[in-house]
Amino acid sequence: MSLEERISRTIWRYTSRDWLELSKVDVAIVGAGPAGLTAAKYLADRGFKVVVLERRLSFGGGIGGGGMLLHKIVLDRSALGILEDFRVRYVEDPEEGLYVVDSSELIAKLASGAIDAGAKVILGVQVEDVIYRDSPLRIEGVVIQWTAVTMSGLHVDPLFITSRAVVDCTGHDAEVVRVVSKKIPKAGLQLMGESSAYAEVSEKVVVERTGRLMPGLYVAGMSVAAVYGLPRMGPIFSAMLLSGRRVAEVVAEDLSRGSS
Ligand code: 48F
Repeated sequence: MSLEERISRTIWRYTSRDWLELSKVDVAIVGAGPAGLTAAKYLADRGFKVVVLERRLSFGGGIGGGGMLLHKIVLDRSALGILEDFRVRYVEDPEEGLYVVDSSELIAKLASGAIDAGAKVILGVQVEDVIYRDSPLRIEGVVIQWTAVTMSGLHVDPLFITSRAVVDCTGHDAEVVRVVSKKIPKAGLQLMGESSAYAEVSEKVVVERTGRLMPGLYVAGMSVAAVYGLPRMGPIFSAMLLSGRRVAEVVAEDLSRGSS
């Protein structure tokens, strides 16, 4: 058998094995930004089967852009425990009372923390819709498509991942909640759209409002601001990590009680 043939056979075989495993998971997290990767680690740590679906071919969402392309991210004291869980190195700026990390290190370590905990991260796949069931109304998974197919504009039917919980970590556009609000009106979800910058308030309320929106559907990170009309906070990332950890706690509690 030629090397070319063996390369292809190996990739087909192992990809199929993964996708067969992923046709049913405990938690489907949409978006591999800071909130999604943090949620993935803390859920996988608890033994849940977790997939993170990311439309781009890279991790990190808005982390890589830093603040206006500058390669530092700041956080406050509240997120230090999470940085330590992921072994992200930080320095304290005593003048401003903030903690500073390199954006590249934060991306790499959040991703490897999630993967090492057992979450599967799939790149280049976009969530374009959800699976739902009536009586009682609940979200039961996601509808997925290759990002390349979506970009091409070709008419190609998608495939599905069923899950006990779906977490919208898609950032400023809250894409999963947007779809549900449009296509399942009886869910009664409304997207208020995020408000202008007010970092101190935003850092607090985004974490407070993180959680379940309806049976089977949860929201974390900047999607929370988009759903509830909360202010943005710019390149301070404590709330993204805390929101990711918070949603993991809420989902884990619901799944353990059998009431997601
Ligand atoms: O935007 P993103 O980083 O969201 P986040 O985790 O963090 C927000 C911060 O980066 C920053 C901020 C806070 O300081 O204001 O903006 O809430 O990551 C969202 C990820 O989701 C992917 C997208 O490519 C990005 O990597 N994504 C968005 N829509 C979809 C998606 C989709 N429909 N399917 C798959 N991935």
